[in-house]
Amino acid sequence: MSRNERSRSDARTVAGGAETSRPLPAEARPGTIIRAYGKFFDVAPRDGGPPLLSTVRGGLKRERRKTDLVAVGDRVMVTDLGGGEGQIERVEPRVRTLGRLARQTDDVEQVILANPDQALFLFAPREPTPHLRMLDRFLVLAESRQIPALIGVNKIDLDDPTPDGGSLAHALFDVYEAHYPVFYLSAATGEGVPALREALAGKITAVAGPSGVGKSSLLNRLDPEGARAVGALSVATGKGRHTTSATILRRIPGMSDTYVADTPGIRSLALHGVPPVELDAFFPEFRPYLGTCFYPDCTHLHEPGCAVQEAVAEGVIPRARYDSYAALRRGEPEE
Ligand SMILES: Nc1nc2c(ncn2[C@@H]2O[C@H](COP(=O)(O)OP(=O)(O)O)[C@@H](O)[C@H]2O)c(=O)[nH]1
Ligand SMILES: [Mg+2]
Ligand SMILES: [Zn+2]
Repeated sequence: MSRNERSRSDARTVAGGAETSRPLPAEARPGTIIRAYGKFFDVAPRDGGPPLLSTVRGGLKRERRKTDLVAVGDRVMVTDLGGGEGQIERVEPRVRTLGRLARQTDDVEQVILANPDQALFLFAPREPTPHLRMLDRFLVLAESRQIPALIGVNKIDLDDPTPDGGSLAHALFDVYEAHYPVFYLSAATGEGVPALREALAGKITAVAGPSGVGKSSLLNRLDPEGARAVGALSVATGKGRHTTSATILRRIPGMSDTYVADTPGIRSLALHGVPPVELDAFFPEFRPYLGTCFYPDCTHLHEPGCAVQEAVAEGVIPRARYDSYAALRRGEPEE
């Protein structure tokens, strides 16, 4: 993928919102797209209240851009038409986009989530066994798109002791605390959930992680009302699976303008658009050493005089993180 293509889905790319030809109706209110159904969108008004099932005003549709016109996460101005319906009058410029080109050859970006403020990567100490290589890959993705990352270690109620009497979860995940907030929690018991809620306040958070770690359980704990609505919809349409394939923002009750979304699509983004030579910059542990190796084009894999490998040998850079870097740099498939 060329640099040009890359920048299109980059954090700094601003898509949309250029449309200004008609004055905004005085009664238009700010809102957030929380769900898309083809031409219809649920818009959550910023000031609370039930979502408005909305269509996009005619003039806006004529604007063709190289991305979805309206996507979940977009901030919009909406007029309330009564009866729970609304009209989207304006789409604000996107601050960030989590998306991908629909096909390698394609020009149109498929938006997984517009305006993610941060990402929460959820893992568990066991059930399923954590593959930290996957977490490291998620973190590179977040770093490369300048999306702040949080790490959630769910199922802390299932935590095992280590031979020295410590905790397995902490043994695996404490290493990340130098650069990322780590939340040890249990969707089952509620432990650690209040601290996580605080970190979500006022933000749009994309949640990703392997199957079975408790993403749905956590979102249901954060948004118990939504749990019922999503469940009811699955039953009504018989398409339960479908409800998790498209992004749905869930507003956390009792918190202003706070949304979480299960974003399974993140996994398919892989490391598209991260050239191997730039990978080292996306490991924050490496940053103090970059540019100080003997060879300016050091890959940090085998060269003598490599400051990164020295830092690993001294135990300053965690070995596990370095091993992930090396595997990703060599393009090794994930186990
Ligand atoms: N013991 C325990 N089980 C959990 C916890 N969170 C989720 N589970 C269970 O783990 C399984 C997978 O959870 P689910 O939310 O469907 O995971 P998802 O695939 O990431 O959405 C279910 O059987 C949940 O009941 C937790 O904190 N502790
Ligand atoms: Mg799930
Ligand atoms: Zn080096």
